Amino acid sequence: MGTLQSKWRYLVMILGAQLVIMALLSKEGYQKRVTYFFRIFRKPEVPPAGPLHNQTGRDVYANLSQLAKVPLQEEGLPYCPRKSPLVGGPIRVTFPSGLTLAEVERKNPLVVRGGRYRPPNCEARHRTAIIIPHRNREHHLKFLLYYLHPFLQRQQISYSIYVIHQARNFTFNRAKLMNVGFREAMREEDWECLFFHDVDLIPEDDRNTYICDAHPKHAAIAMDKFGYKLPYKSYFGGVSALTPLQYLKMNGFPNNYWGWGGEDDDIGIRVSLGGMLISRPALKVGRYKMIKHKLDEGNEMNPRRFNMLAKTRHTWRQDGMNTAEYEVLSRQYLPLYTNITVNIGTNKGLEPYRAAPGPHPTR
Ligand code: UDH
Ligand code: MN
Repeated sequence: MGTLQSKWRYLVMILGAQLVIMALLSKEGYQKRVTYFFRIFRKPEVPPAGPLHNQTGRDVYANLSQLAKVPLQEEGLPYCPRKSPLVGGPIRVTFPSGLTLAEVERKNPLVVRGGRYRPPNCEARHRTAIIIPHRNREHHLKFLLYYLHPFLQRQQISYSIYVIHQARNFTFNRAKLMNVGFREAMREEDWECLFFHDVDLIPEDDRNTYICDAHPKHAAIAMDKFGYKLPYKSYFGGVSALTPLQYLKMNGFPNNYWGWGGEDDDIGIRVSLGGMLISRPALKVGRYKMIKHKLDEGNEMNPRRFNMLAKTRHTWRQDGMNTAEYEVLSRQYLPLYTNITVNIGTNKGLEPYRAAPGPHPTR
């Protein structure tokens, strides 16, 4: 009798424990809980140096220094393997306070003037230009460069990073800066693929390959600020990738969205107006961390965005790459990127910019 009772007690205890585990796993954050669960059984890892060491994923620079030791061969290089041996999955992303551009330079000895790179010991299968719209976010740019350079090197891609810097303090225009980036990058080289990249989004998985697909690609599908999910089905913001042909098919991006919002949805609509679909990486791969920030001065919400979006079907052929008017003020080949400072004017055209008082932007 006594043994039967204790058998029952054991059974109830086991069932109870199972229930607790199931309840834990089925809740939100399933993956995290599973990893946590299994980590209990593993040996504790030695925390890496730096202020934030509670993150998962590996160091984005791991094993990359080996590349620098390979003697440079100039001719007759074999093609890089289809799957890079350096790609390994999740990347640990933290934002250490003391980071400097000099440190980023030091960690990327194979990056040459203008922020260019090609794999030293094999012929890259892909050539990608990264276009970053920018103003007054040097702090974010430093972190993006710190992560993006080794991230792309892991993927054995030939690449160049272009920062398109809007001069002066008139209202910001993200999409028009992308049009500038497209033309100015294509002027330099016959790029196969262009990645249009917000300055504050850090990719968290190196399997998110920075190459183009058969259709325009929306890469930033799982951002931390949206709970690592797509916020809505047609979302096309943050990071996207198009071949020159795809870009021209939809007449590039709109030039007339001044201030925050709407332009990314307009671009999404253009994709389908151009007769194309949106391609996306897997949710677990297209993950990004956004460096936290407030809405910038000079990039106030555009209250007209919904009215404009309703008209994209009628306006896309008249406004886009074919009508992008701008004036390049300077082109600097810096150690980690090519900086293009540009006057894109205001919603009244280029002239108000020229007439405005104040010092001329640095050339
Ligand atoms: N950008 C600049 N400078 C600016 C404005 C925008 O460089 O002054 C660029 C930059 O690449 C940025 C991108 O444009 O990543 C998009 O702008 P954003 O980062 O402001 O857009 P987001 O969708 O805005 O992230 C969210 C508004 C933040 C409100 C947060 C309140 N909690
Ligand atoms: Mn942002």
